[in-house]
Amino acid sequence: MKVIRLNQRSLHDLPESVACPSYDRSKLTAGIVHVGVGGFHRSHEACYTDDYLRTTGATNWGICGVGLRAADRRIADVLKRQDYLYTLIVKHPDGRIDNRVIGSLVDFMLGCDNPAAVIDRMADEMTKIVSLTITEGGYNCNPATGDFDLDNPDVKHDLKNPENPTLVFGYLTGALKKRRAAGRPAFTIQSCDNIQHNGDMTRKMLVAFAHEQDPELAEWIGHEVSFPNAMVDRITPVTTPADIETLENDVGVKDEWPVTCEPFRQWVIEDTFTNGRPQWEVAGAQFVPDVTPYETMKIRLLNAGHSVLGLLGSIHGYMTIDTCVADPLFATYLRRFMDSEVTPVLQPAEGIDVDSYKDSLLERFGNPNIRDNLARICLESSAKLPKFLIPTIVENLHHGGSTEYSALVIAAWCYYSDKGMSKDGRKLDIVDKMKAELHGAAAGTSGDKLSFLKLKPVFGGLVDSKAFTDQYSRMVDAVYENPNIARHMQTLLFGRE
Ligand code: CS2
Repeated sequence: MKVIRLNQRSLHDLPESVACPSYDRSKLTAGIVHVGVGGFHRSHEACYTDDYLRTTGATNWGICGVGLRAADRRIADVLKRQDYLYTLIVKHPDGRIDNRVIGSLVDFMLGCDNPAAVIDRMADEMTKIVSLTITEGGYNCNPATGDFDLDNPDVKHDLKNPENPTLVFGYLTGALKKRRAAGRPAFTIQSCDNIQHNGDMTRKMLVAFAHEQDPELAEWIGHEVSFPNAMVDRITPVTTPADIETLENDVGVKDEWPVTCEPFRQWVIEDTFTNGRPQWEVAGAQFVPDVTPYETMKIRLLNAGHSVLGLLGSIHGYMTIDTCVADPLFATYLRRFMDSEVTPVLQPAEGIDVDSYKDSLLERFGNPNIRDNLARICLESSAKLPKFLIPTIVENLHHGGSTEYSALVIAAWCYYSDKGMSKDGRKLDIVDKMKAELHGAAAGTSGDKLSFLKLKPVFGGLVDSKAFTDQYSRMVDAVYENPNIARHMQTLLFGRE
């Protein structure tokens, strides 16, 4: 088979089965600057934008990608070599695969190489929106207090070196300062991370940072910048070497870094953009006055559901989400967790049928072609669980609701962080900014059963609830005595054997 290397010149030579941008990319300007061009941005916002550009032929809403760290150099180089084009490989549950080339990215800049250039780009009149996928941990929020963490050494560095920041807040503040000085309208800042009220959170963190640098500017940001809250969704596993090979060998496209994803996607956004926006609704995005019910449902069912399977499944020895839900015990446990612990604390919302949403999650998780690795799910759990799961536990404790299915998950996480292995002794990596703290606290379990739970930046005041600590202690005893996690799941579901 003839193999074609993906770039702008080769677009016309690609096989017909590969859907290519139908619009003239040379006319596109970047109205959006996006920080954090990982797989999720490329399967979600960039894909919605590509659909919008295909449908409308608009020319002012291309995307300029930005990576802030040296670790982003690889994606910068690959995208540059490919004229910012890449293949989105959409894998259906029945084995069907749709390959499409996404054309909405038109540039990429590396902040660590030239921070001033990125700040200038954000400050440019052309930039109307700065969107972010900086992960749950990237917001620099201290979960114990809910405030911006001013003790973070990177924050201290950035406050001292406004021209040479490392974190996104320094970039945004620098750019907004320039816009204000030039009398330009502010851009909208659009968070695309899995955080409840992600826009409000971004506003709070940015204003706190800016306040340290320039209180008047902080006030201007508070008034002039809008931060739409949004729920984002599309399961996007890590690209594997096999994905790259299959695209080359079976389709004839050589793409150094394609992205794979499920067919489902959802984007629900509060329409508070102050400097214009693409009509993403033509691509299926929903604009609503209040995103709260959608985001709570998604984060607490989908993301927490992933963590439930990720932690329990890893100890059991499973590798992927679909193998977990193919096991009736894990599927039943997940459903029970959703029904007994999450659903009772969700607010009912018009037009949303929570039962069918839960059914659809089980189907999506079961897509055998996605093979979403539990390792991806478990990484950075210390930033994820305080957003995905702990609020559910806290609310249930408040109402006297069930927490035992969650407690077993936390006990499994403690075991994982302590031993770093599955029940059969297979090594489990801990990839987490708080790895040392997690491991240290978990390793203290033999002397103090509640040691792990005392990690306040993760669990807040959970350790002060006797109802929870009683349950959790029992689970920790059980898991440490016998790490055969399936047995404990079974006991919770069906009672003692
Ligand atoms: C996952 C998410 O990171 C995680 O733990 O739950 O990446 C999830 O796949 C996406 O939010 C799906 O929209």
